[in-house]
Amino acid sequence: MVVGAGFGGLYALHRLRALGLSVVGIEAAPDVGGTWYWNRYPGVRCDVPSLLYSYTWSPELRAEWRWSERYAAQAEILRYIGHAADRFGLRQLIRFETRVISALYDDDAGVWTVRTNRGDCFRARFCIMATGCLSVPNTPDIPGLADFAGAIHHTAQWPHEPVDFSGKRVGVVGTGSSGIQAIPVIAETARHLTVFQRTPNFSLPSRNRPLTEQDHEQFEAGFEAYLESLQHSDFGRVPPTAATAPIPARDVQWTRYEALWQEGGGAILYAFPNILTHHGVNDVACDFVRAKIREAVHDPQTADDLCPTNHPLGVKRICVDSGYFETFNRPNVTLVNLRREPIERFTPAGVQTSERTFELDMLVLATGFDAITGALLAMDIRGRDGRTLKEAWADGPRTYLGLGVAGFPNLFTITGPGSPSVIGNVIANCEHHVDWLVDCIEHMRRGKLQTVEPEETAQHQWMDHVADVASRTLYPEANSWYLGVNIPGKPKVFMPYVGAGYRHTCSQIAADSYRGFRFEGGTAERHRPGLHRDGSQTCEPDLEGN
Ligand code: NA7
Repeated sequence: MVVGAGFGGLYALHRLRALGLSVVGIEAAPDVGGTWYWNRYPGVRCDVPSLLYSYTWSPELRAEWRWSERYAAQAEILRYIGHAADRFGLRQLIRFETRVISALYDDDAGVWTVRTNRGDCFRARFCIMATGCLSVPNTPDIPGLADFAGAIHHTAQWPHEPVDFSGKRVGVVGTGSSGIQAIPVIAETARHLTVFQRTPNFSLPSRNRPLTEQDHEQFEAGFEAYLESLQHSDFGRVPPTAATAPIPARDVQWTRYEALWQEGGGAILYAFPNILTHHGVNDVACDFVRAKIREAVHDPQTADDLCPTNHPLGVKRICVDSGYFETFNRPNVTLVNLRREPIERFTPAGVQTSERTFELDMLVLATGFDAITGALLAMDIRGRDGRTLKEAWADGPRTYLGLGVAGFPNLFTITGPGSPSVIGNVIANCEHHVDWLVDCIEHMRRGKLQTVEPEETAQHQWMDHVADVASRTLYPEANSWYLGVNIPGKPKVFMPYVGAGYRHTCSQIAADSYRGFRFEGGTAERHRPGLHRDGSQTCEPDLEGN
């Protein structure tokens, strides 16, 4: 059973079917794409270069697909995912418009019983949770929101039909990546755009442009080296040299940042090994970006309000934009600093802050996600002895390598908490997890092993390590969704693994007989592994096996 048909889920279906297993995918949306299916707001594009934000596992797919832009827009990414699904015959494995509501582990049979909102019931030996890190939208509980008389659109649940802003007074709440991408595009046609900003964010220019034949040729020529680099790349993570690297002089840093700023994209994050660990370095990077904001924005008060001051650069996911700061020079755009005048309530006519009333025809909520754990905890997942995942994660998520959870046998999480998950290139992270778990399942088949799950001790040590690595960086200094603090009541735990050498660690553990994982065997014959679907509420034992 593979839950989710985004990049991770589709690749898992492809690989698991190739193993000869019977496989089914469950997807809530009517089509493939995961987060790229739902996030179709104006201006939405990837913040990783398209040539890198692609599957690496199929030379055929690579040869026949041509990205048009350096940073692909959502529609093109969705076409790519759809093409991959068709190319490899994956759609027929997936039940669309179906949501998993529960997955219960049967200790005696050693299988998962998975039920959906359509009343389907499946018995599966393995559950692969490819439910995505940014798939549960966060709608803040602001008083009066339901009273607003105009249309309300969340960026992560954007309508399929075009939204017309012309002649309208539009309000945008939220200035994370989604807001920063949408605002310049909405401003082009809205009569007036009011941006309600609680926290200013660091954003770097994408310098997006069409890709040339030369770009494609260069990428192809370097492809093997790129693949090799993925094995030990620590993109967005903290390299081992961070602790001992010298602090570069301010003018050296400034020159480097200027070059990277002109190049565009998020490369400033990797300019120096200690940029994410040392205030002495990060502060200069912050000064540099703030100077750029002041250069771009004409009104000094607006520029001041747009300058981030309460967190280091890069410890919230860096934004990559197309003309964001310049948008505030337009006469039809107003910035409202919610730190100075918080929203008191929404009214039928618009927004009431502590100082003013704003009349609006339309509201755009760019307020983010219940990230990384939201989709997992939205299902009723029960492992050994009926213990729920919610109970197991009451104080924050706990996994081994972000791949499995103690007490939840044969359940794998793709880009789960405790793995690099959303740090760096998520497709590369998804591919790595799928490859790893497929190897693990093959290992189990060879050894006639029935179940695999992390040992409590190994999980404990890994989570200590995840927390320890984060504590030696500047990451915990921002109130980010990496820490879960954007969701009221969510435990404050730094969820991604930002240490170096993650892939190497996973490979070593596998080579060392899956050190830290506990296997149970000898029951494979009795339980007839495989997948069985039963339209009724009562699931019969699997009869097909594999
Ligand atoms: P983010 O990055 O979580 O941004 C959400 C924004 O919404 C952020 O500016 C929040 O301010 C703001 N927000 C949230 N709740 C409120 C309330 N109640 N009032 C005012 N403002 C609020 O989500 P995105 O969708 O932009 O991006 C998520 C990821 O998707 C991104 O990092 C990329 O990887 C792709 P805050 O900062 O919490 O003060």
